[in-house]
Amino acid sequence: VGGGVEKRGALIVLEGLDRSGKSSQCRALASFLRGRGQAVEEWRFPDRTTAIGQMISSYLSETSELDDAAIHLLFSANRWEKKNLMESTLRAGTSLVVDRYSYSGVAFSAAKGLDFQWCKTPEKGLPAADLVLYLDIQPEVAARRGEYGVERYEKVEFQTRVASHYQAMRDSTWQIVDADQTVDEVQQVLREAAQNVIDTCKSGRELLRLWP
Ligand code: NYM
Ligand code: MG
Repeated sequence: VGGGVEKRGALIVLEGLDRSGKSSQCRALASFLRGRGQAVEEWRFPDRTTAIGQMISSYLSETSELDDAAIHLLFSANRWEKKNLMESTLRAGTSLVVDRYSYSGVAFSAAKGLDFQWCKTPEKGLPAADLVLYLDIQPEVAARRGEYGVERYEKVEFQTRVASHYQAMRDSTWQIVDADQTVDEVQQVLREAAQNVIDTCKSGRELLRLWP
């Protein structure tokens, strides 16, 4: 390992359409890794526990209305308010398994018609994920899963546009995982990929920033 390349925890992000299985998979993945003795925290965005997060939550449950650009910037601010803690946690050697990140921010806002590049701008400078696990599912298949349609955005037509914007952000850190398999099959793929990137970061890998 060369000088200056830090040994640290890995930033692992799960992304995908609503009802693609991210939350259950995140929980299972984090507890598996902890069971293996890894230092791992499970995070999610939006983080609804902060003041900004509560504004986002009431917007999502359709109890409040906000301009598309304003809510976009609130989602981004909700990540910025956690940036220092995210970085110090990674540098202390703890890996983060994160349910949604900047990619959701861009994909969902661009699906409303906001300019794709404009949507990326406020994310610039946040820590870049070491691994993005994209749970790939057809919007029609996701729609048949429980509780779909409860929150804003949970409509097949909208989710189809979200998927196309996600596609435009794929890079070498992304791994596409077929989410139309059993929970255990999906989990198996995630475990292997996560363990690999944790090992890489543990032996030293520079923490990059969005957008690499
Ligand atoms: N969402 C999530 C956004 O529109 N922008 C963002 O930056 C993030 C992180 O919020 N439909 C959307 C995607 C989801 C919704 O997320 C709530 P979840 O994972 O269901 O709590
Ligand atoms: Mg949801």
